[in-house]
Amino acid sequence: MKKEPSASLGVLHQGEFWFTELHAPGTGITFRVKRVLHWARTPFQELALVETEDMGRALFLDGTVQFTERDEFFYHEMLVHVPLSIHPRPRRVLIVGGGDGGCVREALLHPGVEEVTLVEIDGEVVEACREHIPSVSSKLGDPRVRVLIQDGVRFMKDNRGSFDVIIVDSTDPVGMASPLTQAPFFRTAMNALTSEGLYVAQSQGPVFDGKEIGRIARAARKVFRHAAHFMGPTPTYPGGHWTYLIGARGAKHPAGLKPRPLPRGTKTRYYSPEIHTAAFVLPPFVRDFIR
Ligand code: AG3
Repeated sequence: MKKEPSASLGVLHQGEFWFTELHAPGTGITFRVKRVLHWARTPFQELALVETEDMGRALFLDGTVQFTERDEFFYHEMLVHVPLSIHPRPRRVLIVGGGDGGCVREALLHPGVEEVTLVEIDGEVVEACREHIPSVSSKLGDPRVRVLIQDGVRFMKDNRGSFDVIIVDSTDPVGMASPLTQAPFFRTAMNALTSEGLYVAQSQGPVFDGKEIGRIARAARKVFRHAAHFMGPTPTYPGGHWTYLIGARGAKHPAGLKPRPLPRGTKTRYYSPEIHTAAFVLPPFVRDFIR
């Protein structure tokens, strides 16, 4: 199991506030915070939405970066466009977590998507992001979107065989998010998928959490018919590189499939069909972790 989150640090220096997320006991990433837009201890976590000097607005949960406006596109585009571009006909999409709305925004770019259900446990994340970060949350009000504030596990158990794609956009697997990377959760998710359904989830960075990626891969292989990892950069997450787990309920292995291009004129900033294919090529040290 991953250890409890390392402490995060705040420092006042010559009248400026600097905030650090520690990635390891002696290494971290630091932001100059110009303004705190929303701070709360919710029933689930400590929530901080801040304005940074260089990275735009940023969401921190329990002291860990969830996204910054400047680099969120790497993560949200990869997490969403990879599964939605290879599912043969994604109509109903479920997003578990991701109350900021970044995944919802990307999912709606796929013309066949009829309904996106966002199930977020912490309603305050949704409210704070809707108020302060419209660049990420703006599509939460779209008529195709349903936002439910409840426990994702409960919801999936009540909705078997219902979703073409399930996207788990969770925090690091510590505390309340820890079960989300284990076999029983994968089984619940698989049962909520349609027969050709795809499951995708963020699965941590290989620089600091390689062992964790290995554990997640082994749990997923016990449950899904096929499971694979793909990778992409995430400048403000620990180590700067990130992995994503994809699991398939159906017979087709997701790693070999050719992505369907997004409609002409759709603008993505990191994702492209070429990036999609390349993302499944894992460097040797990452392959070693998931073997
Ligand atoms: N959720 C995954 C964040 C993981 C980052 N980990 C860290 N900073 N230690 C992101 C939510 C964005 N919708």
